[in-house]
Amino acid sequence: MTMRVSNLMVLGAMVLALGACGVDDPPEPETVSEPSSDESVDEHIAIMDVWARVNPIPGRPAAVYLSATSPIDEELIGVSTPIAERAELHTHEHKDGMMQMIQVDSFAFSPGAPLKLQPGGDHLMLFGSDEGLAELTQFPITLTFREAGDIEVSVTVGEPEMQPDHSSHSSH
Ligand SMILES: [Cu+2]
Repeated sequence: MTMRVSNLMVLGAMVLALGACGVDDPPEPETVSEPSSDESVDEHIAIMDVWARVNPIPGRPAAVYLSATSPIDEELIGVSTPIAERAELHTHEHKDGMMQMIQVDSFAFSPGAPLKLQPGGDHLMLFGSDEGLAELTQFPITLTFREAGDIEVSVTVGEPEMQPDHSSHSSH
């Protein structure tokens, strides 16, 4: 299952088409000398394979996994969903031979190192989730990125049928 967030690509294509009507306008190369904070970059973020492992016992935490790519250095800095009271970014840490879950402030990723949240590693954790979450097939979640801002995606409940086509790339 693939979900791509692409809001402004159509608009960009229209601008290009209109520009083609101009008489003598040489296409100006983008000369952005200073970073502008309202520049939209979210059309380039791709968020894929968003799924949740849900505990059948109501009220127990649920974990959300996903993959994301970005053409620029990015950071996932927050998460929220209407179906849970609290959502946190978690990672696993080995300590004294034990695997511990700890909360972190952000997950950094980059063009060369996509974000991969998966079982046994980094993940999102939902606390105080609605009763009946296990009966849902999908629910919305809002991801907050440092550069791209808020992006809402749909979470599929239950493990997707993943092909282990990249099984040789262990993160450990
Ligand atoms: Cu956790």
